[in-house]
Amino acid sequence: MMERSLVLIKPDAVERNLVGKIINMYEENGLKVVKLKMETISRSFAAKHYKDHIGKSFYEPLIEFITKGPLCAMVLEGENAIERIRKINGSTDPTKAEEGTIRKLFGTSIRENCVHASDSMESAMNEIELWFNNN
Ligand code: 3AN
Repeated sequence: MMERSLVLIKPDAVERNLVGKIINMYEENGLKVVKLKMETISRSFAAKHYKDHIGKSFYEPLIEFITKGPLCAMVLEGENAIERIRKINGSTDPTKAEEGTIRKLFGTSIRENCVHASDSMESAMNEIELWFNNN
């Protein structure tokens, strides 16, 4: 099925000049960039994006991290995009991620793992609405 997913290149990856390399990995895999922007998000916006993690032990440092500098937000489109993108990203913990995945190649910790991608059709719909509803 043709799908869209919300992808973030997080502040750690932007800071390390990895934007081009990461987008290239999605494009090489046949995914289409259909929306794209750079932004440093506020704590209140980050809280909306990570609402499912409120109360968890890693929540506060996660909010600190995701708001610390510019990130790159995009919508990618393709057949079966949600699952394909999560495969390209790799496991949340870079030490457990498969060879060749973005997190294996570039991730430095379970928090600073370079990328985010929607994990279901429903979260994709909600996240695209949250990040791009003005456009
Ligand atoms: P994913 O992005 O792989 O779907 P989630 O949704 O479970 O992972 O977690 C959202 C983000 O929270 C992760 N990308 C990571 O930055 C951070 N995170 C998740 N689990 C931990 C943890 N145990 N310790 C620190 N940060 C975490």
